[in-house]
Amino acid sequence: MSNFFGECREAVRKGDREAAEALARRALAENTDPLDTIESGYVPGLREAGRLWDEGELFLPELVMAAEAMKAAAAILQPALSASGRQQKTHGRVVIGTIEGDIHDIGKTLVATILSANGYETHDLGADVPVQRFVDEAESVGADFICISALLTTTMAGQKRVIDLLKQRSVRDKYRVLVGGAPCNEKWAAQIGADGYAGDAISAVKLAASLVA
Ligand code: B1M
Repeated sequence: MSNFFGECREAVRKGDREAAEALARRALAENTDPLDTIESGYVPGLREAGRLWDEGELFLPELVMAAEAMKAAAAILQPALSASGRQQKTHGRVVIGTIEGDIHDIGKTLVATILSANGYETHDLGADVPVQRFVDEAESVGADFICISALLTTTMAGQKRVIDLLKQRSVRDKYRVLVGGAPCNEKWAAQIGADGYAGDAISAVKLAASLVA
């Protein structure tokens, strides 16, 4: 299995979309767990590409190709991922998006898919979402949770602005606000008055469940 995940990792690291897609189809054919394939195969490949880019060994277009390969493979696995959870009952309504100024959407989409697969009605607003839209959408769909992703140190302050706007409109107590993304942590969540931080998709489901309980 580790060899299969190694191939997934390499395909994404090299930005080889065709190979990444072929491996995703193989995972489906061989009943390999779709979340394991993403988390243990493709994600480490993308992180490796990010590290190489950071060290000046890859150019930005090559990093974009790695991200595109990862997204294409994840799209093939998405139906299996959605079917992998227990969908008997809705545990709550979630509005999720990546904060304004930030176009990183791969992790956010994974979190949205896993929440949805685990019985949360998920409204995915996409990436580069204005602060006000999180609040308007939460009000409009009657959300229980607002999940805000931020991957840049320059955009994470937007998560606080969502909370500030909720307070300004006197609706803060209606929602559980959860934050996530590479630069965030529990300390940051506490500092900005969020209800919690999740480091990955499974932790987001566990956190949401603990808050529902
Ligand atoms: Co960008 N990028 N990037 N990038 N990129 C990072 C984030 C960076 C850390 C790379 C680096 O320097 N090593 C760095 C940020 C540095 C910083 O702020 N301190 C960076 C930078 C600088 C930039 C640009 C500014 C580069 C430039 O143009 N000069 C630019 C910014 C553009 C913008 O947003 N305005 C940029 C662009 C890009 C690409 C377009 C090339 C591409 C994004 C493609 C896309 O998403 N459609 C990209 C990528 C791929 C990365 C890295 C390599 C990988 C991100 C990723 O998708 N990881 C990243 C390096 C890294 O993270 N190590 C990097 C896989 C994904 C599954 O994990 O997103 O962490 P992640 O999501 C996880 C958890 O964080 C958590 O669960 C997910 C699943 O496990 N989670 C949540 C995420 N959101 C959550 C929300 C929740 C809960 C959990 O709600 C409750």
